Amino acid sequence: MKIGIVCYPTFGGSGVVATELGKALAERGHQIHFVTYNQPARLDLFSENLFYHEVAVSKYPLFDFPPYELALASRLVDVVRFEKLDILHVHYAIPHASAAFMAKQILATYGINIPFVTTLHGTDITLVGKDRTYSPVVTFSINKSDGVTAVSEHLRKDTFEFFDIENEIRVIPNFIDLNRFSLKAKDHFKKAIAPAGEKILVHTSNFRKVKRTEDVVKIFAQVVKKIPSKLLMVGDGGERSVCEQLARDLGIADHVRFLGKQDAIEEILSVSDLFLMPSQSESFGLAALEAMACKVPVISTNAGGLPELNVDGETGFLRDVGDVDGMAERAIYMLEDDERLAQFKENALARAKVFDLANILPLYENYYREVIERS
Ligand code: GMT
Repeated sequence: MKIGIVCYPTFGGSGVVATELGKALAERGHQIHFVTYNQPARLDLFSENLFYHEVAVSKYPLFDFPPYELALASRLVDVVRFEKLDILHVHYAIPHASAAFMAKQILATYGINIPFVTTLHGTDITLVGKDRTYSPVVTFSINKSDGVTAVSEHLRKDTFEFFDIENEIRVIPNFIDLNRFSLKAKDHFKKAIAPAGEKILVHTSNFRKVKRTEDVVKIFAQVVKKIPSKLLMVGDGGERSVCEQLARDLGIADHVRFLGKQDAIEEILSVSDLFLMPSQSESFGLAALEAMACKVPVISTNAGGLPELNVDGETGFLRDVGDVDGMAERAIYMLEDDERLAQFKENALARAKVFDLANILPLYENYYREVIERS
């Protein structure tokens, strides 16, 4: 198939899923055309089946807000016509689904019928989408999509609850490439971070408020009192400086390392013993899946789709949002007994295998075929 993929080209979860999906589809022989405003962060390889079409937004003094959605729709019209695409797959509803709908309408005037699939990722529904500023357009464009997928059952349920949806929504969970995300021998790195054999806790995110990164620091402050340990904070965003200050205020700054944005995240996960994800809301929790694939168990909240990934008492533990004491207590329970921790690590990997790319990719391929056939 010739597939157009629209996404945010950043390190955010939806962009990562879209890019990894495109790369995997290209490897399976499909021709993949990314249409976005920058080269996607994870589009780091060359393949004869991968193409990148940049959306250039022209500036004009009148435009306080340059109309990206129009530029994207126009670029989609251009790419679909000249590359003769079979289907478009847009990730994150805003503004990608409405831009795809506009492109579809324009292409119809050229006698071209292009179906489009919208994948809902989370905040496009749970935070931004249900805001009245956008909700009529989000509702309309979900209903006008030729296919709609959500990354968890919980997100599917939320979408029906928050919007007036007449369309079917198929759940296709996120996936992991176990060739990339697996335990790597990084003993020298482990020694550098934890020279006295301390346990290593890790958090990776975009440091937005929804991630409750302050809770990560607060949980660790309790853990380090009982277990010799270090905390690695990976990623960057608005809350990073707040967390740095909090670590100083709590007197634990010497045990916390802020590593900023990192490409080789699997190497950091490979030296880690426990992943912390105390999010306010999380439609799936891709970062937790990446950790589990590297044999790192997870302490998370039970928000959103997290219970569909992290199994309480098996791959880690889940507690209510804001239950810092509960999460710290469970973290200590796991870290204080090496045999117990080893079992949790095995279970985390076994669970991650359920979401192996090889299992999930055919679900998307079959869905594309189904949508093309009925459109
Ligand atoms: O919150 C993020 O990390 C970014 C956001 C995005 O859309 O880029 O992530 C959402 O999509 C990811 C991939 O499907 C999910 O794993 C995350 O759970 C989801 N984030 C939220 O729901 C807060």
